[in-house]
Amino acid sequence: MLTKKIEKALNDQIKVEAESSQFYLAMASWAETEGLNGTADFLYLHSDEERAHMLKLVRFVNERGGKALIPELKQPPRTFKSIQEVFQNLLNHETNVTAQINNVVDICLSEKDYTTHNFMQWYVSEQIEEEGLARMIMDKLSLIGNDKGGMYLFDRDLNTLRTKAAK
Ligand code: OFO
Repeated sequence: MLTKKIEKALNDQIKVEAESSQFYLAMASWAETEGLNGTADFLYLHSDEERAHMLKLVRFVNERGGKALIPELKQPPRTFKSIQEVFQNLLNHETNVTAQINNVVDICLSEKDYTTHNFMQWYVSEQIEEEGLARMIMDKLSLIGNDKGGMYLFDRDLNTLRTKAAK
């Protein structure tokens, strides 16, 4: 059984994951309209993954005797200045998500809820991977600078970076 405090922390995290999914969906759609199809594919997939993170939490809360709350979401940005801005936003967002996850983990320890603590470890590892991937992408983008040919290859090969980061 979840304590009220843990239930609230997990419901807050459901919202964070849902907002991540929505944010990346907005980025994906923008990239698609800019002709950045590889980037769009990458971000659509990332948006789906965030939805899966949300769903995993929803199921866990309900299974543990709590009530998962499906949140209202704020409007994500409709447009972005550049691909650099998109991925800088993504990196900043992931860094914030890591802080939120750490906060949930702290609450689990203070409430002595070792089951939820154990469940949250999956998210802790996932954040290491996601932040690492976002940093690797930012490094590539700064190498490319304004080189159009480099940008073409970046867009084409973006999905292979995900596979590399997962290794
Ligand atoms: Fe859910 O991992 Fe990103 O935010």
